[in-house]
Amino acid sequence: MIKRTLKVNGVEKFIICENDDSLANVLREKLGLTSVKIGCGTGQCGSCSIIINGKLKRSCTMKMKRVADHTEIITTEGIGTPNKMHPIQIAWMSHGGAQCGFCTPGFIVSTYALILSNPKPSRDEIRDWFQKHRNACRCTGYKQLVDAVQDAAAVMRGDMSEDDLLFKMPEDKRIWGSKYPRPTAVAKVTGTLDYGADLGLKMPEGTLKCALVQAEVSHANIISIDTSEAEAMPGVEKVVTYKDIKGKNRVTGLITFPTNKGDGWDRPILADEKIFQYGDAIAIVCADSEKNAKAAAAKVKVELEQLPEYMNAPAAMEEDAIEIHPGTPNVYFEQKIAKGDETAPIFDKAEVIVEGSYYVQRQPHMPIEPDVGFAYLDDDGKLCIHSKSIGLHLHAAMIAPGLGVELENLIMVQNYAGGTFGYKFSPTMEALVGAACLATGKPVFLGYDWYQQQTYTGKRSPFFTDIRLAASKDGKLLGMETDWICDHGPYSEFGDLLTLRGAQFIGAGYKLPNIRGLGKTVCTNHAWGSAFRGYGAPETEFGYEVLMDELAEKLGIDPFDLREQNIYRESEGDTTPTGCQPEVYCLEEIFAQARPKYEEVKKWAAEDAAEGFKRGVGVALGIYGSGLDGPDTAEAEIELNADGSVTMYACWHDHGQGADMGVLGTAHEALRPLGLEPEQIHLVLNDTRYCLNGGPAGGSRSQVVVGNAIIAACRNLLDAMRKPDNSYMSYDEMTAANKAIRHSGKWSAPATDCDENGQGSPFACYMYGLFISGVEVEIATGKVQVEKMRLIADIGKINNKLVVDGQMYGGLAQGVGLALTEDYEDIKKHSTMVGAGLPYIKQVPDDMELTYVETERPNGSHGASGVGELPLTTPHSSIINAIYNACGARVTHLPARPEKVLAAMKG
Ligand code: MCN
Ligand code: FES
Ligand code: FES
Repeated sequence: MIKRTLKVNGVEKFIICENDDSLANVLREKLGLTSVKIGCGTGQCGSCSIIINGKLKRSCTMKMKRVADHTEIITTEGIGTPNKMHPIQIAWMSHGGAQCGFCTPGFIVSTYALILSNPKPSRDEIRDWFQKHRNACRCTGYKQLVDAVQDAAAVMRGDMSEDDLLFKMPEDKRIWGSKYPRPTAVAKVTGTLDYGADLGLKMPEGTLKCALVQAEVSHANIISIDTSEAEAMPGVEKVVTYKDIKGKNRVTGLITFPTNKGDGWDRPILADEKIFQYGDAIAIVCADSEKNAKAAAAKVKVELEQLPEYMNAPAAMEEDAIEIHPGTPNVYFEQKIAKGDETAPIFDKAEVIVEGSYYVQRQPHMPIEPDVGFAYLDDDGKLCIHSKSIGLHLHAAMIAPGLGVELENLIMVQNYAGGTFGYKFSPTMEALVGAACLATGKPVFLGYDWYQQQTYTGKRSPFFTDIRLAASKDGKLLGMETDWICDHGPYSEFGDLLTLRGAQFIGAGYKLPNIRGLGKTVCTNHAWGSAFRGYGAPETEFGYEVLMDELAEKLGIDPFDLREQNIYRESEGDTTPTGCQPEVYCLEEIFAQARPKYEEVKKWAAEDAAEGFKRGVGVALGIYGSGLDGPDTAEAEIELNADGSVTMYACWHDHGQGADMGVLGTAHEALRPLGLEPEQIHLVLNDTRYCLNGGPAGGSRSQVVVGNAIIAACRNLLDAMRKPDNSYMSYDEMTAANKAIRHSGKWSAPATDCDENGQGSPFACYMYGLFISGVEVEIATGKVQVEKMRLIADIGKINNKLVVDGQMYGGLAQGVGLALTEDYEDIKKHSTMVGAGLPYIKQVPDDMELTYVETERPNGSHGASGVGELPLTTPHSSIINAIYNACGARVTHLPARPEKVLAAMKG
């Protein structure tokens, strides 16, 4: 034990702690300064940044024994508060710098230190600073953060007024389409928003801390689990194993298609008979402290019989491979595509044929906040689970039978999430905390460290794709043949749906009258496949967008022109690969607006690069649906309050994208006849106790599907309030007239599921974008730097400009990572942010430009389609095409790490 006196945010504090406690934990747990976030916990992300004696430091790796007495510390709480914000915090809000907001306090402190030392930093100096201090953000793409720093510095120098940064309500009082800051922005920039780990510190006394016993092999039979030594360790309440679970001990994959050869009951909550992948949870130790829980977890003895590990689809498809789930073949689902005529005769006669094989890797989501959750029994005996779930009702249905709990006795709540990018479309720890709570009867808390986040949450499923294109000499596409294999890891949930995306999106955007192909879903022992932003789009659209370039080269046509020549056109009644007409024909306008951008980047690429470097330009078309397949449905409710304000109740789950703003902007627009201020619309979100089923926040569906349900609820309330003279009743008038003050709204997409040939009209709205990238390749090393990105997008009408810009920049940055560095293949090497290739600021171009074509969507909410996944459809393809344009290296298997580019260049 040591005692320290620290001066924290100007106030002296005495602290008694252990030598080895980290400063970050002491600030959080003993002083309640939870603006200090712990992301990586190993000095790689900067979310724990604080100022120590005037210097910027990361506090997660700093042990208390190294912190001298009378050290002066500044955290975000000491920079500004919600009632008195600092210009840096205001600038962060006005530029939409906080999406999930988990990295934000670290950036705010970092910026404060930067401006103290350099009152007028250039963009390059700002980028150098964040790079040097390892401030990582997974959401924003960084550009707006640099804008915010510059504005904040200007205000601090007196060159700009704080007022210039504040949102001004337009004269028509409309916030739809504006840059109104999201409702959670103030709390995010001041570090006062509580995420799961922060709430964990506020749980009632007696809350048990959990630690997992996890598999360290990828495939094995379990012979025995011995918990006796662990049970006897200090502070241990219980070691929970599968024997304590009252239900089926399975998370159901809610199998989507009857043709799936599995039954969906393949993921154990706690391993019973087999280990299916590295990290599988075998037992949960519940103890009085995390330290004791972890110490006891190390004492659980598991005897295993090692089985062959099939770490990719080709290995699991070998003839002698054993069934990973005995009784279900490793290739457990197939999806055909058959559009138009048979393709064999077309290829026999075609003037030009190009073909290629492509691989998109097991991309890790890498949110800065690791997975976290807790559970308790409420006063009615209901099991309440709080987590980062972005599909509360869906997850309740997936885990209830496994836990042995009736659905009506299960309440699910979403905590504010520090980014998920789709990994939380799958329940990760919900069933684990549920099982621990039921087994002990006590509140329980489980927080993963970043290693567990990386090694034991789902990943993007790798796709192996073969494509052939037939064309005429003048560049007209005639047909496509394609086969794709989806390596979905050991658990089947949503693997069939993901495989269907191959039928829906390989070739999307182009007039392709005749298509034949087959997709397969394969069970392997590598990380289980969970949704990842784009869910199938970056996987399936990568190959054909690269192949289009190969075709262009073969034909001697500019790649931009070849694409433009073949896009969907209304005049020709062109259809999507699933044989339906797109909801709007906007690609001609996108290409018209993109041409000058392309010419500009092409001109830049033609200019001389520095000695030893070559420049190139690449384009790619990206398309994705907004919605789940078929008649995707959502419900929401609204209530009129006594003071004339309203409360919206909705499950529009928030990854960090801006669900709060989505609900507010959509409802404010729908309620315009009432003339409400935005502050008069209160939000109760993402709690199954209060909110109807809005569906999961996947498939960029919420703005369209939940948005339309919100509009329907608002309309129903307005209809009830409307008087014959078209004015509206007050709350008192409504209650006096015995009229309902709470109204629900429901909306279902007018769409149909695809049939066995992959034909149908699965989405009511799509998102469209053309990506243009400019790269520089270092010839000696093969290292690629993306210098310029342009995205010309049509996502329908825009709800909130700050949110949408943020979605785009952030998605583009993830596209850079997908193209060049990110992977989760080597379980050890890729278990850290740096090891797995997370892009820091200098890897992402500062020169990114967005252009919007706002074609109103007939089935959109106020004309809006979705946006979230569009920017991660094909940015990587445009980068890969730009690399080829620069140096002739054609990379077909991602990521294009330097050695691969070098080899391709030599090849
Ligand atoms: N929006 C808008 N105007 C439009 C369309 C959307 O202003 N025309 C806004 C919406 O109000 C919402 C946001 O843009 O705040 C995204 O809307 P939408 O595309 O409908 O997607 P969802 O709200 O359903 O969000 C999910 C989507 C997905 S599937 C993933 S994965 C994802 C993403 O959004 N993960 C994210 N964006 C992310 N952003 C952050 N910061 N973190 C993640 O984990
Ligand atoms: Fe400290 Fe990541 S650097 S939490
Ligand atoms: Fe930076 Fe989410 S806002 S990590």
